[in-house]
Amino acid sequence: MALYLVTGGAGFIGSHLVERLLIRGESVRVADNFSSGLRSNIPGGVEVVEGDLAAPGVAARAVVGADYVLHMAAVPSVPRSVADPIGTNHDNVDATLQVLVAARDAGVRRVVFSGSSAEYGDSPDLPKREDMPPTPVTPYGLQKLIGEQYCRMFTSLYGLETVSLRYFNVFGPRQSPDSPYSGVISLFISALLRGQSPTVFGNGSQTRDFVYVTDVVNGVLRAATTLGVAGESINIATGRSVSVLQLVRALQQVAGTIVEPTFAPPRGGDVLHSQADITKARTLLGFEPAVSLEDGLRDTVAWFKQATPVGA
Ligand code: UD2
Repeated sequence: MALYLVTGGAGFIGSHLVERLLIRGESVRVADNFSSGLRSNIPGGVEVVEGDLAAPGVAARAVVGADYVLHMAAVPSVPRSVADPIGTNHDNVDATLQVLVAARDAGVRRVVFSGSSAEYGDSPDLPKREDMPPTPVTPYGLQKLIGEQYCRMFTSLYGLETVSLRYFNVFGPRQSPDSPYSGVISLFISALLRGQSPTVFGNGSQTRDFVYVTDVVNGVLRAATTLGVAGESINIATGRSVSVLQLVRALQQVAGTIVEPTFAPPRGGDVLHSQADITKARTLLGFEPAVSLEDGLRDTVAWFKQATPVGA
């Protein structure tokens, strides 16, 4: 039995990781500042270190005795980084550096870093392969690239094992629709279930590679323990993409509604198309996405229905 520190363990992806680790019988500690994560997402009995990981001493406290650090804590929003580059740099870069230093000093076996497809920027080449030159076009993309480069440097310079995963568009239960910066699927489901019109930015032809959260959890856990992958950056996605309009249609079907979308001007910093090549994840990690978009949307809509009281 190993001790896993899940930073951001009260958040969307982090809480799914905590749940799976507990089912596997591992020991789990969560570090979270509860800026967006919810205490109710953390199962009872799990040790929690509360605080800002970028503040001196917090990361050191959190990593004590940990075998693996799954660094999920972040402000994972492209538009929010455009609106607040300094605040998001604090949470996405300063906190990551503190976690890496603490993990190095504590003799952690491996750190898994949460990178992003936003690191690729808006180059027209598709699908995105890890060996393509990253050209981020937003503070968020750059912050994730810096975190990833710090990870690789800590591996070569200090011998701390790190693996960076570039998540594409993750969705599933517990993704919060409560902020204008929330993920598109959570916003669309929340609108449709209230009988409100979802807002499509631009003409809806932009495409994304939507990956279900339990598949991401599989990728993270494989990245934590697979031998011989330290220092690597690996896409975690499905390798397929759909347009935002196709997504609206699929959700209308699943939710059983005919509410039509409203169109608004394109969002600043948005990339047009995003789709991953997942050959590297398959080859190095044995990763294979198991949940189709339709099944994932069905489960996510079902979760939103039970989480949202009728009439709310
Ligand atoms: C997602 C991730 C981000 C990063 C990035 C990598 C989320 C919340 N963010 O950013 O962390 O990994 O992928 O590329 O998952 N849209 C609408 N209407 C809405 C909201 C969004 O049309 O109400 C569009 C938006 O213009 C974009 C697409 O949907 O074209 C996806 O937007 P998003 O905010 O869900 O995710 P993205 O790709 O900016």
